[in-house]
Amino acid sequence: MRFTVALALLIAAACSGGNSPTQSGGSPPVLATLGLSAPGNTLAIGGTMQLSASPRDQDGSPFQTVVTWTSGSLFVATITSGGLVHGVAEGQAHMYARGGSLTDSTLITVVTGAYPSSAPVYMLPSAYSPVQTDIALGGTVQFVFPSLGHNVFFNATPAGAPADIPGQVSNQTVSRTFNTKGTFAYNCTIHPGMTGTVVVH
Ligand SMILES: [Cu+2]
Repeated sequence: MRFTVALALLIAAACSGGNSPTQSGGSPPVLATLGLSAPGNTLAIGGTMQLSASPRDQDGSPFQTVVTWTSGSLFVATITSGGLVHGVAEGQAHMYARGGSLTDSTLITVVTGAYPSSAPVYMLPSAYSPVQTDIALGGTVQFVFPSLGHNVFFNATPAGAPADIPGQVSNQTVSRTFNTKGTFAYNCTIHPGMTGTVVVH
């Protein structure tokens, strides 16, 4: 605050004295850019990312000013007074840096950090639900067979799918573990067009 007042007086004095400051020489430094930078634009839930600012004057020289940080959506991500962003929930949020009369921002996307290690697949009369299941490497899928019988046959390619669940299976849950990364399609031989995929990440 004192600095700002002093600067204003300096400018006033320079102007009233009739000696207009020139660009080349004695013009006092003023804040021109905040120089916000981020190491990336996506962040996992629970993850952190350090933002930084390097304020500069009209000549590109470092300019000392206080930078404050705020989040445009605290539901998605919070930010500390030091610019450390914390991912809270899936979504997008602008992070704002303010210094002097300037504002700069960067858009952060918060994503789910990890795929589940376990997921169920239910069976409607002639469809798997969900059609696509995403799991982590080494994860297990529980195939939940209802009273109407179904089966699960994995495609021959790619290699690495677990064993098929043959026959006409009903009223039980059968688990399969996926130890190879990839997209594994499967189908029910009883109901043409009943297909699903497991994507192992
Ligand atoms: Cu079926």
